[in-house]
Amino acid sequence: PSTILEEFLIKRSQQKRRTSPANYKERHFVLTKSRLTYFEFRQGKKSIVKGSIDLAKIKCVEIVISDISIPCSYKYPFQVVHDNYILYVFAPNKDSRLRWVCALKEETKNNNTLIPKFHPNFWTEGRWRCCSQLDKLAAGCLLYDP
Ligand code: 4IP
Ligand code: ZN
Repeated sequence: PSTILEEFLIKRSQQKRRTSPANYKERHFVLTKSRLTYFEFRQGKKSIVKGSIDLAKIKCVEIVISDISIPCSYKYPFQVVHDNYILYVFAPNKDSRLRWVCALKEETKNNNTLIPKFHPNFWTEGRWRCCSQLDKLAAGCLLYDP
């Protein structure tokens, strides 16, 4: 399948388990018509798929607006809400972030899984920084504009 967008970006672990670490990894992101996939790059070797999200399962794609200090070298976050997880991705600059958010929105705008509201800030330290709710799956606090 042909590539719509690809770039090295940084992601935060999705913390799928209660005990998952909150770490940050550089990954090669590739967007196609059907999937958002991220690879671990290995010098002189074949890249390894670390994760892949079915675009049909995406519920929201938006930039993250936050005043918290970002503990990785890329400082422009956006979020991909899918299934019961949130993938936070960090782009190196505003242009890159906008390209990803626009392309992902374009590919997911007709999903029947879109949510009416999302959280504009991070889920961190057991709460939403936007609305202070303590449930990771709590309904969003800002209208989503796909
Ligand atoms: C891993 O930490 C990596 O951050 C994984 O990211 C991440 O998976 C894991 O989160 C997290 O436990 P370690 O490398 O220290 O084990 P990647 O797959 O890019 O390597 P995600 O789901 O974020 O891809 P969990 O919660 O999925 O296990
Ligand atoms: Zn919120």
